[in-house]
Amino acid sequence: MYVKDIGNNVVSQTDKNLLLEIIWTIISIMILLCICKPPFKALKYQISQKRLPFISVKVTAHQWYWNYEYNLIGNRFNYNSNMFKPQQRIGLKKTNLSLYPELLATDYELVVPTRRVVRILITSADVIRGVIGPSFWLKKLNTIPWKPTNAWIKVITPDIYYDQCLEFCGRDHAFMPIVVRAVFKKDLVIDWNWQNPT
Ligand SMILES: [Cu+2]
Repeated sequence: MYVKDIGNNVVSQTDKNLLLEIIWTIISIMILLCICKPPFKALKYQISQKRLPFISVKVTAHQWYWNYEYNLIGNRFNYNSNMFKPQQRIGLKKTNLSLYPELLATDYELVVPTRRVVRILITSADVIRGVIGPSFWLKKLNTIPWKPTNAWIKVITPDIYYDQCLEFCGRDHAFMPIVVRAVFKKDLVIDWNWQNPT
């Protein structure tokens, strides 16, 4: 809003107007709070896990594949997860391209139960890598050689979830996807037996 001053000068009423300054500072703070709410909610959810995990899995990054180690009562096993080549598709019975996409699908996946807290200890055998799990509200995790980083996930929907290495770790950095297969609890043993080829 403008009023005419003596001598036809246009005087701005928005300049040095204390009330307006206060109003638009408060509006900016409210917009910022609205933007901050979802990530803070996710962060709180991520760090507030107090329940005992159903299982713990140690995830170790190697150049350039992942190793998943399960330590269950009376059953300790681990297996590697490599991105498979097109010619391995039929042998692995993973011919469905939409379910097992090119350059993302691996021969064996990290198998976790749905609706259960799964503790993930993630580390590296050589160099630093980064992993992020947006499907599980997981913030970026760095894999530090020989120093496990603790995180947890709780997957609700049975599905196959794809993710990739986030830190450049060498020649085949682009070819070491991390794949999580979430299955119903009753199917776990069947899937583990199938995943563990030895
Ligand atoms: Cu990498």
